[in-house]
Formats: sequence, C-alpha cells, structure tokens
Amino acid sequence: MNAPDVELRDRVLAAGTGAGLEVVGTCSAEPFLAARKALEERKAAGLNGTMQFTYKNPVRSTDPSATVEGCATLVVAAARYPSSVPEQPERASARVARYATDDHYGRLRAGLRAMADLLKAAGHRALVMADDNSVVDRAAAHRAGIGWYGKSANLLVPGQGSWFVLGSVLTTADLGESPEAVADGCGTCRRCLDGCPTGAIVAEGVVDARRCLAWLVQQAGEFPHEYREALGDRLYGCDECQEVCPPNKRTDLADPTVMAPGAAPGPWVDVEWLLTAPDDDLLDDATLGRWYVPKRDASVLRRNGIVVLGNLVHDGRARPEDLDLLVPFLEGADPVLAEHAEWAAVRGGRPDLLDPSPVRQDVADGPTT
Ligand code: B12
Ligand code: SF4
Ligand code: SF4
Repeated sequence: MNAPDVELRDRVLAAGTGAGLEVVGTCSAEPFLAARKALEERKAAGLNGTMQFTYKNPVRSTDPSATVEGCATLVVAAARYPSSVPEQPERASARVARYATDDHYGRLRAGLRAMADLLKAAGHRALVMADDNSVVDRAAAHRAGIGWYGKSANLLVPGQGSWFVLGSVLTTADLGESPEAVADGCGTCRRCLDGCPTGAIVAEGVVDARRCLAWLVQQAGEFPHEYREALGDRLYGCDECQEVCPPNKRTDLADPTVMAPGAAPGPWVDVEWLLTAPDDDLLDDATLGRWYVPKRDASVLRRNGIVVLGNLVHDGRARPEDLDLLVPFLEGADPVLAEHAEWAAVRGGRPDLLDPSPVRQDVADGPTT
C-alpha cells in the first residue's frame, strides 16, 4: 500500500484557503455509519416528513465510494456567510435566512473546485459535492475536525459558530488519517432547544422536519395551521436556533460587516413585490431564483408571503391597509392561496376583507325581479 501523500494534502488545503475558504480539512472516506443509523432511525420514526435528500438512499448518502469508486479521502470545507443583517426596511418585508441571501454555495464550490483541480492534476479522481443528496456534509465536516455537532444539529466551528455552508471533494487520493474530533462546545447550554419557535429540536441534535420552519417553507401545499403564527416574518429558511446560540452571538458581535439595506441580493423581500410580481420575476430573481422551490411553483413563495403579511400586520410591523394585497388571492382561483389569505386577513385584524362586496352579493343573489 502506498503511503499517504501528505505533501499533496498540504498543497490542496493551501489552495482551498487561498481560494477564500475559511476552514478546510481532510478525513477518511469510510462509510459514515453513525449518520446512516441516524438517517434510518429518523426515517423509520417519520422525522423526515416528506423530505428526500440524503434520506432517499441512506446507504448511498453515507458511503462516498458509492459516488466515486475507490474514494479514499474527503477534502472538506466550510465557507462562512455574513452574520450581520440590516434592519427591516420601512415597507412590509419578509425575512430570508442568512444562508439564502447570496450565492454562498457558489463561493464554496469555487474553492472546492480549486482543490479538486490540484488533485486531478496529480492524477487522481476528484469530485466536488456540496449540499448534494450523495454526501452527509455535516458528518464529513465533523470527521475532518472542522467543528462539533451542536444540540441544534448544526455544526459549529470553534470560535466561529455555525454560520457556515459545508461541502467536500471526494477523491481517490490517499491524503492520510482523519484528525481528532473537535471537542463538544455546547456544555450545559440548551438555548436552541428552548428557543426553537415550533419545538422542532425534539432531542439533542435531532430535528423533526415536520415541525421545522426551514422545511415547512419549502414544502408545497398547505402550510400547517399550528405553525403559521410561529412562522413570524420568515419567507425562506429559519435562523432562530442559530441566532439564540451563544457562540454565534459572539461572532455576530465581532463581525463589523453590515450588508447595505436594499442592496441586491438582500436578506429582506418586499411583500408587495412578492405578492404582485409575475411568477417569472420571482423565479428568475437573483436571490429567490437560487432557492429550492418545489416544482418551481412561485405560489409556494406567495403562500409563505401571505402568512408573513398576516403576522407582520398583527405585530404592528405593517399597516392594516397592506392587507388589501390579499384581495386578489381571496377572489382568485387558487384554493390554497385563498385559504391562506383568509387566515392572514383574520390574523391581521381585517375580517372585513372576507365579506363579499355588495356587487358580488348582488351577483350571488341573482336578479331581484
Ligand atoms: C435535510 C437537510 C435539512 C432538513 C433537515 C435538517 C436535519 N437536521 O436533519 C431541513 C430542511 C429541516 C434543514 C434545515 C436547515 N439546514 Co439543512 N440540510 C439538509 C441536508 C440536505 C441533509 C442533512 C441530513 O442528512 N440530515 C440527517 C441527519 C441524520 O443528520 P444530522 O441532523 O446532521 O444528525 C447528526 C446529529 O444528530 C449527530 N448526533 C447524533 N447523536 C447526537 C447527540 C448529540 C447530543 C448531538 C449534539 C448530536 C448528535 O449525528 C447525526 C448524524 O451525523 C444537508 C446537506 C447534506 N447533503 O448533508 C443540509 C445542511 C445540513 N443544512 C444546512 C443548513 C445551513 C440548514 C439551516 C441552517 C438552513 C436555514 N437557515 O434555514 C437549517 C438548520 C436546521 C437544523 N437545526 O438542522 C447546512 C448545515 C451547515 C452547518 N453549519 O451545520 C447543510 C450541511 C447544507 C450545506 N451543505 O451547507 N436541512
Ligand atoms: S431552523 Fe427554526 S424551526 Fe428548524 S430547528 Fe432551527 S429554530 Fe427550529
Ligand atoms: S444554542 Fe447552546 S446548545 Fe444549542 S448549539 Fe448553540 S451552544 Fe449548543
């Protein structure tokens, strides 16, 4: 057996940091058996809801050599995304989770490609994978010594928190042993479990997708009634378990970056635009166009926006008149949007919007003579 090529490993990792990746590491490509067990148990318990992703084929998603034959090493990277967000604009606006505000995966993949290119030039196979169904990214990052598993299930980088997206290069190159695991940094804290608006963290490190807002906003059809108020102002993604997290709060305080309000792509989406723009404008938008939207159906985004609008008006963060935006949905052909619009009108204190107008009443009653 050949000795691990540590010189190549050092050059590859240097290429990653040179390409702007904040944290890089390597680990063996042995199957991730603990993650496989977790996927299978959670699937059996129904915790994945209708989610597929890594749950679709746990054996495959936890075995890198099923994706790259002869895979020996994973070169893993974490790309940090901005932790500061601007204040909500004056107009009614819906919140976007920080990971979804810009093309952070694009930056991650570019860095991973820089490392993969070196591996290929050295004669090895190398394939970039990030947020793909074939690799359990957190388990890889954990094994590569990039961070610890928080009780929120998020992977935290020591001293830097969890505002990171994760990915790997799967390669046939043998780059050496996995490092020591990073020690747990949660201790007795349990703020994420207590702070989750829907109680979706059902045990330490275990998320029930059926309650997790990050999944519910991506799911087609009816948004569950019991979680509509908890959705608050969130249009896409949910950061609550990360925002309450002390290690993240420390990085937030230390981060001088403030994304300019109104700059595109931005973390707030104007609700009036969301509810009135043509579907293609939403789906081709520089920010929204990158999101996972089932069947590329813009009505899923509008449905979330309708619930958000009801919550914003209820909380005094938008004007009751803003609920007039619901009228086309109340009168429209889409029964799912109509039902959500009814809910939002009542939630925002405008049940008058549900009353049929005199004109419509006349029509409904038919001729009086
Ligand atoms: C499915 C999925 C989701 C689902 C389910 C999340 C989940 N926790 O399972 C939904 C849609 C809800 C989701 C939400 C989010 N996701 Co997501 N998601 C994925 C995806 C596609 C697969 C994850 C997976 O396989 N989960 C299965 C379970 C078994 O894995 P796990 O949760 O990590 O479980 C481990 C822990 O429980 C640990 N464990 C076991 N026992 C114990 C005991 C203790 C005490 C502890 C602490 C841990 C622990 O071991 C398990 C197995 O390794 C990955 C991308 C990928 N290909 O990996 C992204 C990924 C995990 N998501 C990511 C992100 C950014 C998010 C959100 C923050 C997005 C947002 N802001 O809305 C939220 C966070 C929600 C949360 N608290 O987890 C990042 C994570 C980055 C990070 N630093 O951790 C990933 C890696 C995407 C990426 N490539 O960057 N996600
Ligand atoms: S993403 Fe939101 S809903 Fe999901 S576990 Fe975290 S706090 Fe709870
Ligand atoms: S909130 Fe506390 S328990 Fe949860 S991940 Fe952060 S440090 Fe760990």
